[in-house]
Amino acid sequence: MRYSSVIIVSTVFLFSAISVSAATDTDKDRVSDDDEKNVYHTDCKNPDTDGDGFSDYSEIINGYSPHEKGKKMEETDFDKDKLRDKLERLLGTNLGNPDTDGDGVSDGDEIFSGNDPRDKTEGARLKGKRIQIGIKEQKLRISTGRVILGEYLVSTGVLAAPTPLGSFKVDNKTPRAWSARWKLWMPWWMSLRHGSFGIHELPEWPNGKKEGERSIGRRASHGCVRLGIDYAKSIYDWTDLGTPVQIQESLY
Ligand SMILES: [Ca+2]
Ligand SMILES: [Ca+2]
Ligand SMILES: [Ca+2]
Ligand SMILES: [Ca+2]
Repeated sequence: MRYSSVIIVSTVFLFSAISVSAATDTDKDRVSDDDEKNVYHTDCKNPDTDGDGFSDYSEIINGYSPHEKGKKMEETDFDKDKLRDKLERLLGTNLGNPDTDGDGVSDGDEIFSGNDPRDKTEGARLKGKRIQIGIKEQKLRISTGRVILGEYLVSTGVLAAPTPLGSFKVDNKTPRAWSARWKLWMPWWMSLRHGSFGIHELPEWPNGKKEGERSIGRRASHGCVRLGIDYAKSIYDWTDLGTPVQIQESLY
């Protein structure tokens, strides 16, 4: 997945992990030694780990990275596992260990292929997945529980053939489906309402030419939801049979 094409956003931020109780706090910055070592990977003997003039505590409670000057935790990836620090806190993974469950696959690769980075059981999938599509925004959003993992531009149906609104489930998946009606291939096909429409990569003519490449972010299809080629496969891999899909006028 090319992360430049992905808008990472998140909902609520959890402050509860900071213990200001009687726990040992060597540098007296209100973040316990335990949390500094195990949760935030900051220096428990220096109240201002990155030396930017703001204490670790004030940075953390205001959503800033205690490791990088002037950066928010939604922008930083301390352990370089492609999962940003804020998402690690929301998902309960370790922001200082690129492979929280120790199964040899990084947290970022697990999350964005739909696996659970906290469960090393072979093939354990992420739970509480949800896809939402906003017609107004021309975006598809993937979430687990209340945590938004990413938003991607799509093309939905033109006004004369609009994408149906409502609640659906992915009822079939195939890497490459053929549309007998339109005589073209639909790579990374995820069927909705038993194939009456679906979500797929930009369609492809038998000569290999892609259809509608310049229309991503605008209505262009006959009812399906088209995904850009940079991220269609990863959304396909992330999605399970039965994943709920909500198609709504607006995401907000
Ligand atoms: Ca401390
Ligand atoms: Ca600081
Ligand atoms: Ca990370
Ligand atoms: Ca792992």
